[in-house]
Amino acid sequence: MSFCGSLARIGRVLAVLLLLAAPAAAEKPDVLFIAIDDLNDWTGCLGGHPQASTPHLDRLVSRGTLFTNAQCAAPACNPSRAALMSGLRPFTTGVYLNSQPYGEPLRNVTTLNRYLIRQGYEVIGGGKIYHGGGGLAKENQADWHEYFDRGGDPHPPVKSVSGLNMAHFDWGPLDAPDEEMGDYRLVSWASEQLQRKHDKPLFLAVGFVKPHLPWYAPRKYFDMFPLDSIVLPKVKPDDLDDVPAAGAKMARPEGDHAAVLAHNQWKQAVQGYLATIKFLDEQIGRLADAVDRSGRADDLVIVLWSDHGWHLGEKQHWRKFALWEEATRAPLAFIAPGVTKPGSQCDAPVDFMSIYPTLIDLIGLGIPGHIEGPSLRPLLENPQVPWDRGAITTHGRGNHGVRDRQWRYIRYADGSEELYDHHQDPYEWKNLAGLTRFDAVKQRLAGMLPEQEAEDAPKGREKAEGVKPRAKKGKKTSVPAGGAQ
Ligand SMILES: [Ca+2]
Ligand SMILES: [Ca+2]
Repeated sequence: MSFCGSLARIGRVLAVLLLLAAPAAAEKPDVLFIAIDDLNDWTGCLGGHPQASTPHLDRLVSRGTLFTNAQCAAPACNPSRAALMSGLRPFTTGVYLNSQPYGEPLRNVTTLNRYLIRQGYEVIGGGKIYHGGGGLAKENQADWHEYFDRGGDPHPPVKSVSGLNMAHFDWGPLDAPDEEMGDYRLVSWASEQLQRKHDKPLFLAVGFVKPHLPWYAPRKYFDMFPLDSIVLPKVKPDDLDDVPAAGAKMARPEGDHAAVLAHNQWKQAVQGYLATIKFLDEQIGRLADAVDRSGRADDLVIVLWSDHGWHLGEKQHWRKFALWEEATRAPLAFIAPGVTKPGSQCDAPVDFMSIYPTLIDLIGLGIPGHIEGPSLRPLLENPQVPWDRGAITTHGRGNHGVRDRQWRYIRYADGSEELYDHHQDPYEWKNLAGLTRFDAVKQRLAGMLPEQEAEDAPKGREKAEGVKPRAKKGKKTSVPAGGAQ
């Protein structure tokens, strides 16, 4: 036998020995990681709006445990996602805002992707998981074995359907079939991944971009919510009168809200959000069907989350970027066969720093030491188990909200405060922070806030949230078309 032949044989033997010595990665459950962009509590299961219709999402989360008081770590795409994917809070990394790229601050952090890759998972994703670059910024290309660019969405023939002329702050029906939507292609790709055999345990991340602005969806979804039937959110006209200046600045009533009123577009906007959510729900239904067809459902761990909430005129505010319930509360559900019980709901206050450790706990791996949130496994096993933690949201350095079962406490960088009693005031209309009889409550909640906060991470060249240029359809690339979503 030649020298080369011997080497090849030794190589084969070594490969077999290595295989035998490898941890039993193949026994680890597959994971379906479902991210949604900008979906607040306007779902059937969370009941945030009487007309919200999400039967597919409701049915999917009813296979496991839905958290009804889940709060984002930051009410903006980039910091929320950077925090929940890294296990480190905004005030630890300095990534507080959309304008602060996460690449450098997380360079040496064992993110969820990196940890699973090291543990022998096949880590693949599509759509929007991290912020920017269509979900795959150049900073984290090595963190995926494969990434699917869902491409862009169709645009109506006119630049601004609403007449507001405020870039992607717009809504209206599309004369296009579902198949032309990026999230439709995303589900088609994910379905193929679920049907395909994988040699390693699978981590499949599916990042829906809708219901992010613009609220353009096929016309049939708009027709389901006739304009004259639209119910506006419950608001108190003088709600901002007892909000400190720092909070009113976040609300910015002279901006979006004034424009919506001036163009008489409030109902149209609500219709647009409801229609876009309905389109999203159809895609979630297609994904759930693909799970069932794959034969994997019995040992597939599923987590579903949206990166933060959304205001549609409450406190004269639109979008996220604030510390009130509408901006911070979002869907979160885990489905873990053998752990969660179908139809469970948990009303304990939790935040998204728990997504990473809970997932790792559920698939039977050790939780990395740097992770800042607790695993929610005890609550998945028993939703009534005592839980005295608060859920913390940070928006910009020094501004925080804390939520427990009863209260929301907000403290801004200048020391001004808000306090709301959700038992009496679910819409957060009456700020109680000035009443001395609540000092002890405020003190207890303030005690959960950080004493040290990281300096701001460097700003990048983030554009204002804009319409993503229309990319080629359904193309698999390592570098997808750019555009800040
Ligand atoms: Ca978002
Ligand atoms: Ca108020």
